[in-house]
Amino acid sequence: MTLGETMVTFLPSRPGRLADVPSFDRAIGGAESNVACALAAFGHTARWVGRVGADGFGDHLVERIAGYGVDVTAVHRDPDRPTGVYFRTAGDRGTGAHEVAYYRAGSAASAMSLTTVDLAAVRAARVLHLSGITAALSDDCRELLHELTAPAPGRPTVSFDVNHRPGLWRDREGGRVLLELARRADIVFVGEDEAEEAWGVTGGPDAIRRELPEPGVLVVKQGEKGATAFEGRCTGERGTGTFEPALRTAVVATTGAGDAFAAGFLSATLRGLPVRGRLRHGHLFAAAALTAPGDLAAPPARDHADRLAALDDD
Ligand code: KDG
Repeated sequence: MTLGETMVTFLPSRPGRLADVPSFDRAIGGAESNVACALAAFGHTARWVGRVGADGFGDHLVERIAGYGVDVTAVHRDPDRPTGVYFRTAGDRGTGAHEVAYYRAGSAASAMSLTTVDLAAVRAARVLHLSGITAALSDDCRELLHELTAPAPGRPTVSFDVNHRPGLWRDREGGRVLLELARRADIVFVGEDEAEEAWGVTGGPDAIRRELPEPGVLVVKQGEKGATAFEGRCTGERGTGTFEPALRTAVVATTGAGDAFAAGFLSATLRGLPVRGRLRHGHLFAAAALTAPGDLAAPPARDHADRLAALDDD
């Protein structure tokens, strides 16, 4: 189960500044629905809970996401608010060359709240995947995330991707909110760069684990180097992490790769694979997304992924 905003994304027809790109191609973007699409394409049962406008863009998003095999029956259509859209340039998110223009203030998704979302349906999940983007959309959305991450008997396993989007936060309040939410989750994904940007934590995965000792599983993504996963609650001065290098890929666009990584890791978690296998599935899914211009790419077939993830374990 994933919950979050999905927007129509306009991808540039050529590299360059937003001011210079003459035309854009329509695609879809939404961190949480990206995870649901990758999981469904890999053969899992996945549902996306969201809210889009009762407009053509909303129709498009719901149809495309359903086309991946995702259950969209809990997506609400808002008659009064529009579907969010955003434009982006071709540059890497981590570089100054990346520009994003969001048109999502007052969007249908920003009206998700404790009263507009079916909480019982969301809580019926085995794993609930959320992201920090939702907390930035509105006060109601933030309250919803607090409720869904609150400790409660029988709550689903809560997976939380920090997804720090500086453009969505005023001043530095985002860092505090994201840290608080991450501390309440069971599985957390965070980039090394995000941890520095949002929390000022430098010093790599061990330092991030010290800042975030609560989640049973913490995955620190280290860009093209790889990722480190910590398991169990951190009790000592240093956590012991498992590092797994990333695959070398000809990168077309990095947007969506973090979501694909989360989907691969969660897929392997649902299948009970050991931590190295979970990290490898994360990297395999991410590699597929890195070679596509939009957010989404078909993940590898399950038997291929299993063979590749097991290669040097034989
Ligand atoms: O992870 C990819 C997302 O960043 C993109 O699809 C858009 O959800 C999005 C956002 O809010 O930035």
